Amino acid sequence: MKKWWHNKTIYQIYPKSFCDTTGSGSGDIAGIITKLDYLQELGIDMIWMSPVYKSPMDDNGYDISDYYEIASEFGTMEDMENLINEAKKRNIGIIMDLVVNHTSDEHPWFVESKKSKDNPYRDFYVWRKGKDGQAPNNVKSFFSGSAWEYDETTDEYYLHLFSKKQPDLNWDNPRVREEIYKMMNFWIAKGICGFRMDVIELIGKDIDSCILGNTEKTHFYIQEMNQETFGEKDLFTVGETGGATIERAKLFSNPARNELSTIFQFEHIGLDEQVGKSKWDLKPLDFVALKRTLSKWQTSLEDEGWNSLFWNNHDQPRALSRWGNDQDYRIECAKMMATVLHGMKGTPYIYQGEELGMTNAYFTDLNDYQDIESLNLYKERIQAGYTHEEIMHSLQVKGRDNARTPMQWSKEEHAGFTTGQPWLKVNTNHSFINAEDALKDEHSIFYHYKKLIQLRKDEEVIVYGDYKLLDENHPQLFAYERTDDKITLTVIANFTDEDVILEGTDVVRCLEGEVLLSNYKVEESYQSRKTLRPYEAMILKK
Ligand code: ISL
Repeated sequence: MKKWWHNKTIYQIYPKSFCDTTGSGSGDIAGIITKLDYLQELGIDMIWMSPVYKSPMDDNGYDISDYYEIASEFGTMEDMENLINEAKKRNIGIIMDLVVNHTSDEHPWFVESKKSKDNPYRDFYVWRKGKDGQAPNNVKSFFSGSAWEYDETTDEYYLHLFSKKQPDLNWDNPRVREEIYKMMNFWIAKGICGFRMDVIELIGKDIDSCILGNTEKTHFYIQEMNQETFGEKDLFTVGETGGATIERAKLFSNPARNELSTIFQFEHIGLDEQVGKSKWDLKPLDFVALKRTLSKWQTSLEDEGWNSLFWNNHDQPRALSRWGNDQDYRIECAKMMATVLHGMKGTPYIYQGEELGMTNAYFTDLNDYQDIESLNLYKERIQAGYTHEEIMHSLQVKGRDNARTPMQWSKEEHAGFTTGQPWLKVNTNHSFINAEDALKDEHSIFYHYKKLIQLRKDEEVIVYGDYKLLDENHPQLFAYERTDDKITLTVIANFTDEDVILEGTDVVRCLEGEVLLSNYKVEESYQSRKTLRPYEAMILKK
């Protein structure tokens, strides 16, 4: 069944790094409002905002101490209402980040829960006795160390799958669920268009068996949430489910099951990690595996689910730096990667700055890092005997701050992001990578994204057509066809900085039709071309 959001494109904002109107050095909601015209020009339909709720900011807002208040550094509830209304005037919907696997340890529920074993809020969180003077079991936090923190007051441990300032809520407690649904309905009444659900697969856990999530309970709770909140209202929902397989993705996003609109799967994101190790243990990207993985997700969900299409978010290094070329061919490569992703079936996401071809931060000084995950990792690995150089290399390649450097609006001081001291260093390349220049140049990456967003609205085959990978084993080419009963679109891309010899490939046979989009100037006689230039990409229609 067709849905209103099927041909829409979503833009992710990391508010702390987007635009600062007060000179605090940190972005704010008023700053987002000043940039709505910019986003309207780009053509996006919805904005997913990383959390702006009241928070001690241990994990930049993913640790919420009041779901009904806005963090003062981001503004006020009135600012938030203005944002929702101003966005609506421009046909842009606001997607709130829903962080409900855990709260902050400063949330009043946790403050109460800690007080005594018989406190009415005790069972809002997950408390266990220790075993032989140790944590209840070996479950590790995603942010290093044990996931259990000892608390003297009651001589018990509480669970925190993320930092110890992010205690996990106990979803098995119906009162917790009731509170969360009430809060969601409060936000729905404010006029938002959807939710992005942080680590939502983890809400149904069996922690005593060391099972962190993805149980039948997870699905039961999501179905209940759907019924109690957004289901009847036809909102858009996307679950962050890093552990999702195809089968699991169908459980979450099959419309017949009344759970979520779509999910984020992370399979392609893990392809440069050593199997069975952590994201910090790197290996070169296997390009053929990347094609196979993305293509498997394209062809396997069919009518039983819907894909999210993304290269970037606030937790990942910038894909252009990670798997592409952010130097000599930065512009060509950024456009090529955009073309490959936006030609696929699913809902595309653009992470702030991606439309400008922003690059990784590559900080060389540990003091430049602010992210709790990176700082914890450094401590843990130094103790484990890794060298400073080894850890710095991991951080430079995979650290989350790579994607969190301030948005580059202009070539001015601090990239026009703030008049104060930025909370995280601005990339010096803002002298030539910035929105102001991009808007003046009709060949910029920005306008390439704009065309791709529009193309999804003009060509229904991008939204609903079948997908077929071409030249599956070719080490340089990423090419595929999208077809329906009227049209075939062919997306052709060279993923490397060397020419691709076309002779003998499927692509040679597909070089027909009208060029809808390209990242190079296309000559009249392109069909007789023998090669594809470095990072060249095009979409053909016939
Ligand atoms: O960043 C990651 C890998 O190092 C992921 O494991 C990430 O922590 C995971 O995808 C969950 O992310 C989400 O929840 C976290 C928060 O820190 C992330 O920013 C958020 O996207 C805890 O709320």
